[in-house]
Parts: sequence; C-alpha cells; structure tokens
Amino acid sequence: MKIKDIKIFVSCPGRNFVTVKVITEDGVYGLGDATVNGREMAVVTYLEEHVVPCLIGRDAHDIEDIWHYLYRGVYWRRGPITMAAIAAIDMALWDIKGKVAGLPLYQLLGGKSRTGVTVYAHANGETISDTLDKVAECIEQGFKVVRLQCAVPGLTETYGVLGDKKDYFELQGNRPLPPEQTWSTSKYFNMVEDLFEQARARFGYEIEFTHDVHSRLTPIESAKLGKMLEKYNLLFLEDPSIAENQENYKLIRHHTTTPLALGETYNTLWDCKDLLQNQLIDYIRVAATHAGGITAMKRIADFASVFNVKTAPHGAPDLSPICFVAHMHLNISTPNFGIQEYVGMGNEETLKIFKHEMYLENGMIYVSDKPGLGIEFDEVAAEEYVYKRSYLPVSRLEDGTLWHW
Ligand code: GCO
Ligand code: MG
Repeated sequence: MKIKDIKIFVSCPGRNFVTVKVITEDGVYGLGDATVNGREMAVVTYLEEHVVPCLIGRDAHDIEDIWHYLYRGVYWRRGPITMAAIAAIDMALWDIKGKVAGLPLYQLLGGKSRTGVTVYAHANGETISDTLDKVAECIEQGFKVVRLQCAVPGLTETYGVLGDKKDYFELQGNRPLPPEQTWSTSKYFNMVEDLFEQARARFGYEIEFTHDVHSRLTPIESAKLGKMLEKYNLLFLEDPSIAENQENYKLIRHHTTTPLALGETYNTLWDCKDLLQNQLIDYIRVAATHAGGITAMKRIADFASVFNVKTAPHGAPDLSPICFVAHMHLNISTPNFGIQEYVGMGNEETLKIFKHEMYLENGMIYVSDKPGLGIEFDEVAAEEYVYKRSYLPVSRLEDGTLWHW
C-alpha cells in the first residue's frame, strides 16, 4: 500500500485548521489534524517541504517505522511544529489501516474499555452568578462534570471569558496580531474561592467541577490555591503553574491533595516523564495533534497507567474535529482514560467541512463504527473558508511585565 500523494489543506470555518490527507496507490486515503493555534503556516511548510517528499512511495502500513523515521530519523526532534506534522501523518495512517481492516480505529487499539466517553463541559461567566447560571445549563443538558471559569473583577479582560472572547476561544479568527491582556494574581485570589464556595452551596457535591488556571501562578501560589480549594472537592485543578521545570510540581504536590491536571501543550512523553513517574499529577492532558499522534498518545497513556495517572485529553476548539475523533477512539479503548474536555462538535461551518457521526447523550460521547477514524473532509466546502492569520492574546502583569500563558 504505497503512499502516492499527500495533500495539505488550510481552512478557516471560524478557526484555522490544517488538515492532512494521505492517499495510497490503491485509492484508500486517511485524514489527520496538524493544527497548531497561531502557528498554522509553520506546520504547513514543515510538512510540504520536509515531510511529504520523504514519504512518497513508502508503505502506508508501516506506522511505527514512519513515526520513527520522522522523529528519530531527523536531527531536530520534538517541538510543536515537528510533532504536529508527525501527528497528522500518524492519524492518517491509522485511518487508512482501519479502512483497510474494515474496523473502527478503537478496535485496532484493543477494543472498548467502556461504553461511552465521559466529557466535561465549560461554564464561562462574567460574574460568579453568571458562571453558576451556565453551570445550571450544563447540568440541565446532562453533563456530570463542568469546568468553571469566571472573569476576574478589576481586570478589563479575562481569557476565555471577557472581551472579544465572549464568543468562545477566538471563533472569529480575527486577531491578525496578538492582543494584550492584563493578569493580577491577587485580584484572581480575591475571586476564586468565592466561585467554588457559591458553586458548592448552589449545586451540592454530586456534580464534579474542574478549573483551569492557564499557568498564571508561581508554584507556591499554586500550592496555596490547591490547599484553599480542597474543601470544594475539584475533580482536578488544571495548569496552575508552568512545568518546564517538572520538579516545581513536587512543591505543589507536597502541600495539597487537590488533584492536578497538566499537559495540553506538551509534545512528547519527555515533557511529562518526571511528572508521571514521580506521581506529581493525576491527569495527563496531552492532545493527539500536539503530542505526536495516536501512536504517541498510546505510549504516553500506557506509561501514565503505571503511575496511576489517567488521561484527560485537551478538547479546546483549536483542535480540529479530526483530532477530536482520534481522541474518542483512544478514550474508548484506553484502560486508564479519565475524562475528555468538550466544547461542542464545532460551529455550522466547521460541520459542513468535517462530517462525522459522533453524538453526545447525557454527558457522554459515542463514536461510530465506521472503519478507520470515521470522519470525512469536504475539500470543496473547505475552499470557501480561507485562512486568516489569528493569534492568542499575550498576558502582562499590571506593571507591564510579560507573564506566563
Ligand atoms: C483548555 C485550554 C484552552 C487554551 C486554548 C489555546 O483547557 O481548553 O487551556 O483554554 O487556552 O486551547 O488555544
Ligand atoms: Mg487548559
């Protein structure tokens, strides 16, 4: 099954997505997602110039060999651009293998470990009561786990909640230069405990909550936050601090029993090896697109299982539906799956381009039994939505210091 051609598409049905299509001589093709938010064209060039020419004529069945050819075989390993390129090829090859076998991908990964995939929804509000009303809506829709984010009083914008982000994670694709936002840890601390205190008072302890800090705290501040929130029983606290130095989490862990979740920007197992083997986190949030595809996700999940860490794949809208479908096959088959982040299946335009049969029922997602990934990409429809350069905001402290994302 020789690879005959590889096509790369960039489309913007509200957000930019980089889609890879690997076509074999037999006419079977597979799809992969190579989207790196705000760096889309770097992956396109990497693929077109440095990956595609090396793969023409290779056997599409050799998933492991091709993965290592693109990873170990090159001098420049790792990094988001390289790993997203590898990921997209890897997803496409698994899609092809599934189609040839006539089996949905999860069957090739070991079959079902569960009947459906539990997801958590987002409740983003401008005030605490607004956030809690959104939580109530999520509960009404059947979600059992909700992520609570609330604007920080005193700041003009809070990521994901206020300003031009009311429309959920820059869906407009209209940020040709990075906007700047201000962060204040003290103002945040003045709000966050009230948020969870009021949430528990209104909803009790049946429903599970998570919270994302987007790495804005120092390790000792994270420790303080974890301790402060213990009584509100979070399913997990996400990204309290940057973990470039994985050792930092020893300090956080030492002080709090609030479960910790990390990893949405990690590109390889090496980025989280110490966190996992020292049991410094409880959920690993790597995404198939950013961490080297299905092959790499499976290895990371297996390694994590040795240390009682569960998977909780990133599910923000900057991952295309192809990545989301790949996650569903992994989630349904991975024994140590924990939970999947969920922000909807995509807007109307996105669903015109990416066609799939996953469905949501009572806070759980079910995959289809179509061979391979079970998703189609409409190339003609995609042409209508032309790439628009768009950036995430930059974060600064109130004195102008550039701060962590
Ligand atoms: C999440 C993420 C998002 C990211 C986004 C950046 O947990 O969903 O942290 O909020 O900010 O994916 O592109
Ligand atoms: Mg996050």
